[in-house]
Amino acid sequence: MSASTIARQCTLCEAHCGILVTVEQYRVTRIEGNPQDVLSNGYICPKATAMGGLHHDPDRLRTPVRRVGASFEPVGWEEAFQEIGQRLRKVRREHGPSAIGMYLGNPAAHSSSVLYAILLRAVLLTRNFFSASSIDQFPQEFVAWRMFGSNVLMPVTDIDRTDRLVVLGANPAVSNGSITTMPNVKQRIRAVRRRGGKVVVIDPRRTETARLADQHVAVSPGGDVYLLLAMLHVLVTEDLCDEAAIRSVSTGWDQVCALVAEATAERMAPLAGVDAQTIRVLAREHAAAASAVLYARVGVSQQVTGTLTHWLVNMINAVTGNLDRPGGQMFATPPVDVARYTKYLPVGYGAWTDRSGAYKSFRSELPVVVLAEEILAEGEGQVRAMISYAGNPVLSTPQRGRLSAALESLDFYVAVDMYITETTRHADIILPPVSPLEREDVNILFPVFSVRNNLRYDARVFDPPADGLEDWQIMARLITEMLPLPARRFSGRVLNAVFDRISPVRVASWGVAVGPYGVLRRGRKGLTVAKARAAGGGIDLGPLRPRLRSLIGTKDRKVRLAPEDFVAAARVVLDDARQGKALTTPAEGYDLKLIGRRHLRSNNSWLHNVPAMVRGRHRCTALMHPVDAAGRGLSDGELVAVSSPIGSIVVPLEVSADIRVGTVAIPHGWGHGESGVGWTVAASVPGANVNLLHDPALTDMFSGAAAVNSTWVAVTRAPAGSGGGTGVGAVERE
Ligand SMILES: Nc1nc2c(c(=O)[nH]1)N[C@H]1C(S)=C(S)[C@@H](COP(=O)(O)OP(=O)(O)OC[C@H]3O[C@@H](n4cnc5c(=O)[nH]c(N)nc54)[C@H](O)[C@@H]3O)O[C@H]1N2
Ligand SMILES: Nc1nc2c(c(=O)[nH]1)N[C@H]1C(S)=C(S)[C@@H](COP(=O)(O)OP(=O)(O)OC[C@H]3O[C@@H](n4cnc5c(=O)[nH]c(N)nc54)[C@H](O)[C@@H]3O)O[C@H]1N2
Ligand code: SF4
Ligand SMILES: [Mo]
Repeated sequence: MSASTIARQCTLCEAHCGILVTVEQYRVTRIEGNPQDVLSNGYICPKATAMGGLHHDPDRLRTPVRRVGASFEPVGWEEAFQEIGQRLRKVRREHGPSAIGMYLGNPAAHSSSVLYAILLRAVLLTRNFFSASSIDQFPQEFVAWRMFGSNVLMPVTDIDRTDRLVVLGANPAVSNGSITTMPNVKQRIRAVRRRGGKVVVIDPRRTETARLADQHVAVSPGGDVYLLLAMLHVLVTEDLCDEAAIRSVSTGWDQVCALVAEATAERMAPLAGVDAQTIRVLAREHAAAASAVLYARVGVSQQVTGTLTHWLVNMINAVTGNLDRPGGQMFATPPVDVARYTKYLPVGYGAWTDRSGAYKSFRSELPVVVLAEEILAEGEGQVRAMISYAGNPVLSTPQRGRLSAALESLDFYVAVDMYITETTRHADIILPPVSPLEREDVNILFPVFSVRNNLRYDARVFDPPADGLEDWQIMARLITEMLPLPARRFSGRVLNAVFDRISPVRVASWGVAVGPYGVLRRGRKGLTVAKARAAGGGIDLGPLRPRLRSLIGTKDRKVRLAPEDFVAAARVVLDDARQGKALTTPAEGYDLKLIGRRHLRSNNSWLHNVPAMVRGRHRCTALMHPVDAAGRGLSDGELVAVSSPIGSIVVPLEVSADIRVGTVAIPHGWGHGESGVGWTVAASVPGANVNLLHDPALTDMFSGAAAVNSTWVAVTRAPAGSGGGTGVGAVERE
């Protein structure tokens, strides 16, 4: 058989770079960037080749499996669905709809199957819905909802046109951008500087992104809220904002001015860990630039002040005139104009709470930090069955190490995943979708957050196996099983036949047809999925255009600069600071701040089974400044115990001046050493689970998102013989 090359996308991270996949004899022999792709223009990162590695991975499940004792055995799809239906319906009948919990993981958002998962969630009518969003962008959505009237209106950083890019709490040179889809960020950052602009990175670590910047400001972890309040103070007191312009498009300016009246750069400097003059210059330069944008992501979301910080980020962009204008924060005009209609959907904040009453629902879900507790705590409303889809919360969320036991205690657990992971190993049945290379798709979510408007089509590389199901088909079958159908066997069959006709690509085609570029508006010249498909690299629909007025969901169509509870909370933060009270107080003996970090060849918890992704130096290390290491008598490469008040892990120490004194950084997504996990390569380099250190009770004060970057730890030499689990091992298999 001769070689063939197919254009599609790498769906591993939000960049969704265009790739060319060459196949010979049913094997992927080459993956390279697609130069015709309208968004990534030929760029790929080293992870792209993992698309082939995943497809051919012998550990990837090809058929549904059922747990028998400590192991799993293959089971047919029909049998599996019937058992799942019966057992889930039984739980619902006996304990009510909320006794079935559901967890949606990150990769769910990387295919249109997520639409069907949302439908399943609606059919379940459960209050116990959780997702990775509550350890990720919840604060940003919360802010978007309060400032712009819709949680979907998280602004996009117009990196390609800005004169000044200030990055805080993000490392896009590694992550390739998130909630701002911008493949090949490095090139885009270099371009800012090439056209005479300035790039600043505010981060406790001198990151890969910081190396590309003109300036690196090593803020103290969690210090951003003070830094931004002080920047606002400078903007107000030095009269650097166009007040009339602000008042014409927003409300709350007076409250903002009152709030920051006392937040001088001198007062805030020690709290931010940044000197006053630097803060003043940051403010002045942001105001003076022809266009400027603050871009913030998970580093500041995963803080107790996640919402407050993202609010101040949007605020500073807005009051310096950089909201909804080229080079600032903008909103895309995607081919399926999701944001236009979401303002009519309720976000359901506080519609219900977790059983302790501590956390309000937001976006009709509960924060994931209560997941283990909602399963384990007995009584009315207890979760007794779970559906997980594309998630690994045992590794990716803080649960005091109790989630494994919690999942094990369930009456029934069904996982939709292609691996037996630290999480899914507790399932009664695992339903694996076909590999990403076996599905076609038109992603309608990421164009909402892309730096250029576009429509791209994702082609199948391989035909799926005859009995293979895609995630959306699995979701559809689960929906059918959970609907209260009068004559289940008959109506179930009819429904399945109906669902078979509404594939994601079809839904996208309809969405595009009625969208801003579609045939309904533009006639024959209109955009269609077929045209995007024929184009090979998708269709570029131009740069972002100002449009907030048509999208905004506030009643008066003005931006709410000063939601009352945000202002009140910020005032408490400032009052506390005046009294010398920090945001989080360390328990006795915990003297270092722990933050996260990502690696270019890693993707949360699930690429560690592809040999090419874990080759080389072990990466699950604690990064520490030489001063801190010397102070503890520790040296590079030795094993250290990192402990918080709730847990302890052992990892190798990596000493580097790239991290701020008083801070350590450990990546998440490791800890593959548990027994029964089906990841043989990952198990040979297990690393340790950093989420065992994070206290689930530490959350963003508004959205309930896990505040993992607000953790205090102690680091000591590891007791002799405690290396198990660090997995500084070698990778044998190719
Ligand atoms: N301490 C700490 N914890 C963190 C973070 C941090 O910075 N620090 N980051 C957080 C963030 S931002 C996120 S998004 C979460 C991620 O948290 P999760 O989404 O819970 O975890 P992932 O590691 O992404 O696991 C994805 C799972 O989906 C499976 N999978 C992959 N593709 C598919 C598919 O197409 N279909 C199906 N059905 N399954 C698939 C994989 O096999 C894997 O088991 O982690 C969070 N956890
Ligand atoms: N290679 C790779 N790419 C990925 C992923 C991956 O795991 N690997 N995950 C994907 C996912 S799910 C997501 S959500 C995105 C996330 O994308 P990013 O938001 O870019 O995530 P990180 O790389 O974790 O960057 C967070 C940065 O915040 C810094 N930080 C920590 N605490 C603070 C603080 O208090 N203040 C400030 N100013 N900075 C702080 C950290 O040092 C770190 O550099 O990446 C996506 N892309
Ligand atoms: S940046 Fe890398 S992992 Fe992300 S989509 Fe592009 S090639 Fe894939
Ligand atoms: Mo994420």
